[in-house]
Amino acid sequence: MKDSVLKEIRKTIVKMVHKAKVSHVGAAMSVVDILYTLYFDVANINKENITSPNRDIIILSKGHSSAALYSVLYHKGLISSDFIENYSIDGGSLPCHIDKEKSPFFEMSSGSLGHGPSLGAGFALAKKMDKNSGRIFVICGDGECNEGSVWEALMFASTHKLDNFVFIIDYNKFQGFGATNEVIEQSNIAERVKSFGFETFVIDGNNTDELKKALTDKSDKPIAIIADTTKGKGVSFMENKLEWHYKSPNDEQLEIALAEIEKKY
Ligand SMILES: Cc1ncc(C[n+]2csc(CCOP(=O)(O)OP(=O)(O)O)c2C)c(N)n1
Repeated sequence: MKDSVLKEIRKTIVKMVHKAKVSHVGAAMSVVDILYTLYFDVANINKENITSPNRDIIILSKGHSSAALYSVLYHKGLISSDFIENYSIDGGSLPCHIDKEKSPFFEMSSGSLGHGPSLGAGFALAKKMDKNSGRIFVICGDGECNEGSVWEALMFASTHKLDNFVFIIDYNKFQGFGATNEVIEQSNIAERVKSFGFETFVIDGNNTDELKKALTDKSDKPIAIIADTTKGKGVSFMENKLEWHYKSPNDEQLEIALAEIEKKY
């Protein structure tokens, strides 16, 4: 059941970016397992509780991987197929980056990198002040961690002992124009996050069992998960290939990708 849903989620992403001829398929494929585990297995978010102040909140700060969020929400039954059909096409209803006005399930408009952790830490503090339950999960890219605002938010979260704040790094080791560690060294990111006062886990971020274990852990400190992922995960010619940050599959590549996903998952 899990594998078949993940298969369909990945196929939908590839079809969306092919139809719209847009970028960021590699970023979407690396973060899929994180989003799937959160929405299907961990977070308390559904149609019935969406207006409740006690629900969980998931922020996809790396908003350029919106296709993954839309595909997961669609396969979970939380947004309609209209959102998938109209993804990033002229005259369509969904932009390539996330616009929170389009659905109550989009928690934050994102795409300008570096803002999710600050907003998430603010939400987490507000929940505490209002004595509301629920956790805040914020997903950033490793390149996004080059932004100073990410680290300001982490300092804020540990200062305020935000044990309801979970910071997840989609550590796929690439960004837009190069390998992350060649642009700005991030290989010691787990140590650094830990030194900022976080309970820190390093896991295989494309393994849903490891993700579930880390995402359900409780601590009296804020939690950080360095999710070691593969950019382009699931399609061999996209995996660990920088060019798939920006490229979109042509008709032939779409067929190969769909066949591979069908076989692999
Ligand atoms: C503030 C800001 N600067 C630059 C960009 C352009 N940009 C879009 S995606 C990207 C790379 C992000 O890399 P990473 O955070 O590692 O995410 P990945 O694509 O690898 O998942 C950049 C620089 C942006 N969206 N926002």
